[in-house]
Amino acid sequence: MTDPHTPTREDRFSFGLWTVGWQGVDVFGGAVRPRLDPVEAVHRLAELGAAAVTFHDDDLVPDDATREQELARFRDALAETGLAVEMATTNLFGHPVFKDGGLTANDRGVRRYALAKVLRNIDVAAELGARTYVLWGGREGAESGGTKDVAAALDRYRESLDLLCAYVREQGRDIRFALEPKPNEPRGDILLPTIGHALAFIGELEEPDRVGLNPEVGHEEMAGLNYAQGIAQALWHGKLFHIDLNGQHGPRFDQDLRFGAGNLRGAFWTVDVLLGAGTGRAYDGYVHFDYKPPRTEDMDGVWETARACMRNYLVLREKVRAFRADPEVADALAAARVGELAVPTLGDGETLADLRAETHDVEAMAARGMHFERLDQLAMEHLLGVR
Ligand SMILES: [Mn+2]
Repeated sequence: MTDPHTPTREDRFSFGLWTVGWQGVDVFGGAVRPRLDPVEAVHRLAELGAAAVTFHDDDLVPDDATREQELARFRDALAETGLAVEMATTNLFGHPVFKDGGLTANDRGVRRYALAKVLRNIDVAAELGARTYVLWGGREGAESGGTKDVAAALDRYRESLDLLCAYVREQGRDIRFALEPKPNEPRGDILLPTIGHALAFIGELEEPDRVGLNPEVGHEEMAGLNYAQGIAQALWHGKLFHIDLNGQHGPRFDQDLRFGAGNLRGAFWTVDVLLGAGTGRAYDGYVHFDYKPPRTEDMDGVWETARACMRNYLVLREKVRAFRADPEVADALAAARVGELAVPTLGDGETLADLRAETHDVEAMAARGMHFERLDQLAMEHLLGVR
């Protein structure tokens, strides 16, 4: 019998090269691990059961002198393992030139350099087969109020997105863009800080259908928001183009723990939303992990965290399916009248006058308990493994 928690290609797990390749450089200390060759990352992730990898331009081709040679080695590794490249993104945050942002830097020369850097990597991404291009604007923001004209910055953000959309359309490329919100870190305050801000921004673009979201667990939870509810709304808008799964312990610095660590109950409901278990509206993209193996780990520990991200997703998927298939849960859902919310408030053929003419026993409605705690306890018991 095969272990149901061992990943297969059909599970469509995907990892950023920068995750397992993170050398542990943080605000307080330098590298604790050697550079990981992207070719080795591809082979190790393939052995562990992943289906795809993703990259920033600088993860893959950090040095122009060796660019073609590195790309050729990477292509060979993909061909040997059968791994796909499903998403790519641009590093517009690491180099000192991006200290005030890339696409929204006050310095116009920096903006032009940033846009050219994105275009250049879109060509690489398209050639390697990526269908999603992520924009995380970690440096697009400010530390102080007077230094950034937010309206002008949003004009420039929109200009860049409009130009990028037109570029891939004119090139006939099957690429969609996904914005990744984050409230802060590294900038004091970042533009498009949450799923909601980004959704509203997309509505102002020339080609809104080509732009969606790549929400990250930790980024929403840093803002004290509920990730599962956030991605449920993104799905409702048809905008959940991609996901970044990881773990976070509430509002503090961006922890980037492996998926399942941190807010475990949040992870359970996240998988429930992704499977469309309660709504019938499932996420159909790659299950992508964006996390950082802690600095305490050597390379063996790094591969253990990658394995654990996938395993935790599969365990939670099994728990969610068991929860949704449990007859007692069906009873509890009915008692909580969860399905009744799908019934329109105004019936077919009814008028507002009909609605206003209705008499209500307000005290009786107010006195009626909702039985939500029983349903939540059943979810808890499935998660804790006692059902
Ligand atoms: Mn993060």
